Amino acid sequence: MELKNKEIADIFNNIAAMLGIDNSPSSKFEIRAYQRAALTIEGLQEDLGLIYGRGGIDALMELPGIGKGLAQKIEEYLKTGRIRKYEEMRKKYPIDFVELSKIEGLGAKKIGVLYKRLGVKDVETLKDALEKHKVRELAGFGAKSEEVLADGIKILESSKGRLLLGDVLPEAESIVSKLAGSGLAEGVVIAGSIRRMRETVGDIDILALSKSPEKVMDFFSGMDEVKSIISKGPTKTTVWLKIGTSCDLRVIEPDSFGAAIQYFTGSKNHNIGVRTIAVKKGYKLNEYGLFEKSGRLISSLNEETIYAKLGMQWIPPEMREDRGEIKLAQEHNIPDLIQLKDLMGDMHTHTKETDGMNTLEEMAAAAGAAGLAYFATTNHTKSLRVAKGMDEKRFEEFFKKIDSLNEKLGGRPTILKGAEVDILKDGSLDLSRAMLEKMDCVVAAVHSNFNMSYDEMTARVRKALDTGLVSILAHPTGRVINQREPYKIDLEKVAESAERGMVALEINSYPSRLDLNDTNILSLRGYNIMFSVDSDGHNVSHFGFLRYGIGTARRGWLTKANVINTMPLEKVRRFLAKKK
Ligand code: DGT
Ligand code: CA
Ligand code: CA
Repeated sequence: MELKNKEIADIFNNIAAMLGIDNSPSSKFEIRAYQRAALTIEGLQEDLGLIYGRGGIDALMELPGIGKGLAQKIEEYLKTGRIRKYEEMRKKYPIDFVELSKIEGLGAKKIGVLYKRLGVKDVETLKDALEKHKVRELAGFGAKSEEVLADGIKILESSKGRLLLGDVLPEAESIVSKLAGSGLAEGVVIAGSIRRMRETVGDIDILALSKSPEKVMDFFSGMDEVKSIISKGPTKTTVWLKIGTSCDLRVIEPDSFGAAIQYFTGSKNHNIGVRTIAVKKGYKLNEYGLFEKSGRLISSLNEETIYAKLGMQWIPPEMREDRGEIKLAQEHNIPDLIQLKDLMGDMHTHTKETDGMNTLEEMAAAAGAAGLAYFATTNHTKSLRVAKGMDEKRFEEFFKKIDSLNEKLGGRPTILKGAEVDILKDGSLDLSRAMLEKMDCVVAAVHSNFNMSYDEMTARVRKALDTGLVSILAHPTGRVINQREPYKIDLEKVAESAERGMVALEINSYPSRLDLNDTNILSLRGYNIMFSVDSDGHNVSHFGFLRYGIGTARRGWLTKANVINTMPLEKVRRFLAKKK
């Protein structure tokens, strides 16, 4: 949804919620009017600003459920960035809608009820009400919703300050290229958690070499991206960025580059492990180099020699989490990790026919430009109404389109026919067996009824995999980073079914999903299963997400041989065909 549309829809929902607190009989009609208008706006494909620009108030009034009064409020917001009625009501009801709405399971309406009945106005007062078990007594809430809300608060609090890798890495890269392009610094590199491809990032760490550190720091702190300067010095400067995180720039001596990048890449626990080995050998390791006790320098120029002098193989940054990689490096058994260039295809993408933004033709061109030899188009199925899910008939028609486009493209790239079929509550699949059997690639996923017990959810997913119709289980835990906990599911049991039925488990590359994540993957090392690194792309730029999935796969120690979409087309077809 367009940003402005979302803001206005939120405001309308909030106004409706506050009118509900008053509960005068006359407000009933008004409440419904605001809610309906919000619903209309949420479903709009087009930006309200554009509609207004084209035809003014009249064009707004043509939208379903938007009368003159509401159209005027939209106009007011577009012109002034505020709605007076909303601000007046906010004075009467000081509710922190923005913060409370971030909690999973809380919409405007429920927030209104919580305020009216319990005086909840922000996260603190909600926590208090939950601890006193007052929430479960309200109509429309129960003991279960107390649990859900408490979990939601935990996620909200633990995510504070950590942004998604997918939001931060592009920003860090742009800063690096500007620094390098300034002519004031050389060897500008990203360190810290970003270099390790952690799914969320606390702050950006950049290292640079420079002969004029003061000038670099002036340039850095004056960049457009910077909101304010936290501290400034010639060797280290920290700024707060507009995107909502801080960035450390360290200028280091050329002689100690290897030691510095090793030190500032971390992780802290990995560094502690490596330093312990140095100490055992009678050495000293810090950000300036590896030294003998006497102080004589052994190595500092590059990471490879530092690890080598310690009797270790170089360790890929994604593995540096103190999860056994140090021992592997000592035994010279570091796996040859999968790389982005190994990916030949993408098994999970969407088009305009459901909730994607681009046409099949556009997606095909983008897949080709991303260097992929093939991709599966996997639109949603009928039960997922919010995404305009397709029934058998629509798939039939869509597949004709694929045939003719494939003919035209001549395999550059090849489009595979697929679906992201819903795993319904009872574990059955949301399309007929006959239809699914016609497809090249069936991706199955849970999109509803997340709140099942551990056993129920596990049985539900296993039942779907055991049909023999599924090629890939998409985003197997359902978590959304900083928003939704994984559903309760026994991944080991799921892996048993996947192993037996040759179903690949997905590593979904969408920055807010990254599902399976690194720890999930590592926990399944004992199973003979394959993975699929997919973009879940909803527009042409989303093929660019694949690098985050690859980062996650590398953090899970996977090689090319573990991932189905590194196979050439004919081989992957054989893998997919085996389940029929
Ligand atoms: P983040 O920013 O929370 O996503 O995670 P990192 O790993 O980027 O952590 P950060 O920015 O605090 O520090 C960057 C690296 O610098 C870290 O991975 C290891 C190194 N480092 C920082 N402080 C210490 C420390 O007190 N001891 C050790 N051994 N290393 C440190
Ligand atoms: Ca950091
Ligand atoms: Ca830092």
